[in-house]
Amino acid sequence: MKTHEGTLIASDTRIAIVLSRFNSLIGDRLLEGALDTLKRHGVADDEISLVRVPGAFEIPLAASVLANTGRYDAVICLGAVIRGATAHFDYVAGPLASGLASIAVDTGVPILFGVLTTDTIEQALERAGTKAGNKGADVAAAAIEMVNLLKTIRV
Ligand code: INI
Repeated sequence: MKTHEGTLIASDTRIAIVLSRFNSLIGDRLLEGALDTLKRHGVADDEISLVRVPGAFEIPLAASVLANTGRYDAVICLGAVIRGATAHFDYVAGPLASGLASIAVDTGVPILFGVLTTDTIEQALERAGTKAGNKGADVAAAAIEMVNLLKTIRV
């Protein structure tokens, strides 16, 4: 049996990050976590492009355009959709998750879902660099793993 797994060592890995400005207190912490992890795993600063969008609803369009350029090995999507703060929650979170999954499958480019969907701002803060880790850091490592995995299974 041959098992394929992606390493966490980046080499010549070009990453686009799409960051929602909405709930930027959380988003900025997720971005810090993602950048720190990318750099510590070998992604150079000039291999990272940051694209800011107004809210999570706009993330799929930007991710789709970026994935279709062919210039990026992975697109990391970051933001926070908080249920308690809005009646919009289901309209924003649902299309976001399905939209991102479709872009990945349609383009063959890993799209990382680093958008927190929580009931409260406290839960989001816990996942943005306090007691429950940093989702931005987690998805950055997952991006590198997926880029390397695809190299090994695309032959
Ligand atoms: N966008 C978010 O990223 N998070 C939210 O919690 C949120 N809420 O609460 O509504 C939100 N709304 C804005 C939305 O993403 C769009 O930017 C807006 O509707 C314009 O299309």
